[in-house]
Amino acid sequence: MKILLMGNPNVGKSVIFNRLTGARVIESNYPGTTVDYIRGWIQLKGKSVELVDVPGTFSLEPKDKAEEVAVKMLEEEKDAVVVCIIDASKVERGLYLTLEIIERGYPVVVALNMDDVAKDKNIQIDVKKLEQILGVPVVPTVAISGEGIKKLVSRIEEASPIKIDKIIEKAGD
Ligand SMILES: Nc1nc2c(ncn2[C@@H]2O[C@H](COP(=O)(O)OP(=O)(O)OP(=O)(O)O)[C@@H](O)[C@H]2O)c(=O)[nH]1
Ligand SMILES: [Mg+2]
Repeated sequence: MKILLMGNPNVGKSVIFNRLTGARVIESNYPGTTVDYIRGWIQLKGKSVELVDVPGTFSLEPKDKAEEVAVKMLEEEKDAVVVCIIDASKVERGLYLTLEIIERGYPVVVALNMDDVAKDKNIQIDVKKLEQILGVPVVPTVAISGEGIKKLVSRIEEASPIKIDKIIEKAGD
């Protein structure tokens, strides 16, 4: 059981991954492909839980090999909690994938990353309203400065309490 970091290409997944994980990471190719992905560990309630930086995808209907791998990784982890990263300056585009993942029944936490870019562009997002509509936690973040990352971790701990507790319980210390 894992936590998957998912989102469209270029939304800041890897910067968030680096902020959430320690130095110990493993890079591998997805079996039978040249598509690589990185795994690391995040500290949740004092336990170390595996976090995966999944290749970027626009939807769960894959258009290329990397997207195919992203969808397979999701489907192989039925018990995963998914952190969906959305570019706050391109919310509609990111919401498509997020909604597909929520529809499949995964517990989701949304990081509205690039909040600084959205602010520069005068894009205002009603976070509370978005949370109500999606029914999942939504946390604005600026991955490059670290803003919102602590909050994001605390909301991950809240995501579907039963599932996240099971993940933490099974995680090695
Ligand atoms: N201004 C700003 N730039 C950011 C933020 N987060 C990430 N970036 C930048 O956006 C670019 C993409 O970040 P990545 O973390 O590589 O994005 P990614 O989602 O992993 O991209 P792929 O793995 O190619 O799909 C990099 O140049 C980051 O430095 C943010 O919150 N604000
Ligand atoms: Mg990346």
